[in-house]
Amino acid sequence: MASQYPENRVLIIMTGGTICMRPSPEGLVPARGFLEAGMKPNPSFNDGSKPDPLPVMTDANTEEYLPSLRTPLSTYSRHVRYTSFEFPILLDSSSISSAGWSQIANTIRNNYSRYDGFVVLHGTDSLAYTSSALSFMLSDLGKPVILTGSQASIFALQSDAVDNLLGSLIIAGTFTIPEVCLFFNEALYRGNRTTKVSASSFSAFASPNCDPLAKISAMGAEVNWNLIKRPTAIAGFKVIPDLDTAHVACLRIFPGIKPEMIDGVLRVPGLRGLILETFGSGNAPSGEDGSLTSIIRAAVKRGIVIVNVSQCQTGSVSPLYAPATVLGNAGVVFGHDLTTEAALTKLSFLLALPGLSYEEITKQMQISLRGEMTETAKLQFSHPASGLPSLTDQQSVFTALGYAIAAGNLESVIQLLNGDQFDLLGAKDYAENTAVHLAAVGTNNDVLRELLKRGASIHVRNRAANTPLFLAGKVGNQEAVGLLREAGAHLHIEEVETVGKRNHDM
Ligand code: ASN
Repeated sequence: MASQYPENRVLIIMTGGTICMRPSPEGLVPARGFLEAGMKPNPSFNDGSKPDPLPVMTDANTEEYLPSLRTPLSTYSRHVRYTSFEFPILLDSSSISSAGWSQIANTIRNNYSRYDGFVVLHGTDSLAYTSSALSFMLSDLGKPVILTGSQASIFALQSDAVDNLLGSLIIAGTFTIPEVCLFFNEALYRGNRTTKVSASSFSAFASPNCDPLAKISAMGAEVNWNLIKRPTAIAGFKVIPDLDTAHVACLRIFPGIKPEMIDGVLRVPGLRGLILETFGSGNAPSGEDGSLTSIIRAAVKRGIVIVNVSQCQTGSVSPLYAPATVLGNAGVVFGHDLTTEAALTKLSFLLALPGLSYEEITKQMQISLRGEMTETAKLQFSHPASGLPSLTDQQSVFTALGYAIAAGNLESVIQLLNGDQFDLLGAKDYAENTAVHLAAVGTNNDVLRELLKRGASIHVRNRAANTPLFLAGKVGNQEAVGLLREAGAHLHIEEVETVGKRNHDM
């Protein structure tokens, strides 16, 4: 039965997981026939219109027609028409590997032109890893790929399966969000920002360093379009399969860890990369006599890429404290706010790319490829829309410093200056104001004092040829005038002349 309303097509790719599980003598195991047994009887998934089967490429060369269903009319006055392709072997997601990720990616590629969106059903255990991996493997993606699963089976009486699946299906069939996303418990997250935080709660995932891309409620979906990343290259969608997970390792630092343990891992034959989960903002013990640092430096010399990520959920790995700086100096890459899942899959992805040098891999690990990390430039404010001139890293961080100074936020100023990689004390804004100029007309003279204590110049002039002292006097900030004078500041001769002339004119 045809409908007068439009419909979008969504391919559900079933890989396994609790969502499709049924009891067995060995415990819960994935069961086949999900569409027929789990979705068809439920009126939320089936408007009873008995639509024709849909074509699915079950591999690169084989097209099969599979039974399809259609949802009732959504809030967006459209139906979602869908079918489900079940992988030949359904997994508990704890058993998925790089081969499984390629299988998902290739299925999306083979069916890309046939569907408006994709929903991947997957167990929750490794869902954040798969979401991260796919985000790197699907290059120049232009359609939604939404991964979901559930904490209880769709066949259980009390389950999150229906809500998670219905939410994913409606978003994938309504909004062209060109990202790999994870939908769970009413929120759509960027897949490579997620981590599993509960083994039993329906709120099983968190995205600690990135807000949800969308939230759903009784009113429908509210998409945060400002956050959505779009492919900006003029290039078609392609799949980059086969991540090199076989040659990467992940190690969690703990108090008392023996340097030999780390050396043991770093000497695993064929190892090419290590994700080091460190304390706080990237700190690790240096070992007696710096032995741990030597071990790490030697491994870096052997060409092993070591990435520093935090054991903390929020915040960022940076050279804030000496131990992190020591690691950085030994050649360890700062992983900023990457999750372990994203760091591991990103490194596996980069290691599998043909012809990338060690330098290129370490460089790419520190920039955002798919929105997986907050770039320093984006810590405090957003970039202008693409097409407009963009800022250099120094300009971006300096702008962040400028905002902190304007707000009189001494703590942020200290934090930015401690992690300074961009010569912030020498940097200037568009009007050639230095940090001292900004502080001279700021609201907190302790900020000015801090800058002076760090050796910031008091003599540099801005584009209007003014010194900080001149500006402080102009706004009547007498305390700053005193402080600057105390530090040896004086008006530039041209300022003296101008002031003199103006006085004379008046
Ligand atoms: N063990 C299950 C899996 O990851 C857990 C789940 O899906 N809730 O496949």
